[in-house]
Amino acid sequence: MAKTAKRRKSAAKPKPTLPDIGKDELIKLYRSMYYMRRFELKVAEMYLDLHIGGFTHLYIGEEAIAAGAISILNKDDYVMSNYRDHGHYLMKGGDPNALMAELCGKQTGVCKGKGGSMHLFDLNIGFLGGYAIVGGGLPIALGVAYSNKYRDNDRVVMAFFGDGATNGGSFHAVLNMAKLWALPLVFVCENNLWGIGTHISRVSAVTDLYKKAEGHGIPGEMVDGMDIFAVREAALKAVKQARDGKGPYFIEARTWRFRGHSMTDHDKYRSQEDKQAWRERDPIPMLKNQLLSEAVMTEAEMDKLEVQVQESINKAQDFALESPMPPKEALYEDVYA
Ligand SMILES: Cc1ncc(C[n+]2csc(CCOP(=O)(O)OP(=O)(O)O)c2C)c(N)n1
Repeated sequence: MAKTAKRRKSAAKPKPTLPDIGKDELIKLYRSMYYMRRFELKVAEMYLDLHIGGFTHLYIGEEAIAAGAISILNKDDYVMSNYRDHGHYLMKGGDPNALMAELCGKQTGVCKGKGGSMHLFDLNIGFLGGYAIVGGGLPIALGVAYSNKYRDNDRVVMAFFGDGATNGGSFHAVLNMAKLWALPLVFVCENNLWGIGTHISRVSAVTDLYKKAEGHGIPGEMVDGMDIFAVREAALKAVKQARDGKGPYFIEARTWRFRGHSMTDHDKYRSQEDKQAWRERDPIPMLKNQLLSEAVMTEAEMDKLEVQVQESINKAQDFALESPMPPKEALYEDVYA
């Protein structure tokens, strides 16, 4: 009797299954997240070896958001990022060699070594930056979305920002105009609950951040940012609405950065319990286990994929280390006066 009851209980809670989006897409999504993770682990190593200087903010823990949301964009759509931008850049089709070189301040970098971690920019892939100012990219994203609408070119802008940005004035000005003009703009708030060492509850009167968008008449939703498929689903809906001329959409993805705010932050302010609880929801091993247990990939295929990713990242490291520093004359190039 007890056994039957137990069996019934487990039958009522089926294990989540993978969505029906095809084997290739599932593997691509896993590879993207794994690539971002391994790339940034290499960045951390290079930083500690003093090859990278200045502020460097890692995206480790939040990869399911970039992978889920950016994977559904077209090549000619735009992504606006903030200072935690390595993952967004890679997902939009950025060159890992040029990224590593940029982080090392080399001439072969994305911005010829003059931008660094927080100021990546590459219009060829529709990557609009890289901004050090919290919320600083949002008015620019608005302008690009306006230009898309004006030119009637069918392109969407997807703007990423942290929870901290939603307390600033420009955030609200941008939401207001985006709605008023029905612009093709998708807001993706990566709510990792902390702005450096300050918990969201100490700085925001409203902590369900998608509700701030409701105040501007913008539809939105909260999704689990550790669930790549939940993010992807929301992004599909958001982008369709934006592309159909129905205006902006707001996605709040709840997430957690696994590291300190930046490479120099020792992260003493968050509790071990919280850190542990979120680590257990790491989207990368979660998807890996699902791909293996649902026989989408064999162990051997998984090993091969992971080795190939690491080889590509090692190549980026070699490329960056072997690249020259910009010449002195470069100081006078690309200067607006
Ligand atoms: C306008 C502005 N104010 C303050 C800062 C300093 N600052 C840098 S990062 C940061 C925290 C932002 O947190 P959040 O937007 O939640 O993003 P996260 O770092 O968590 O990804 C602050 C206050 C800044 N760069 N720009």
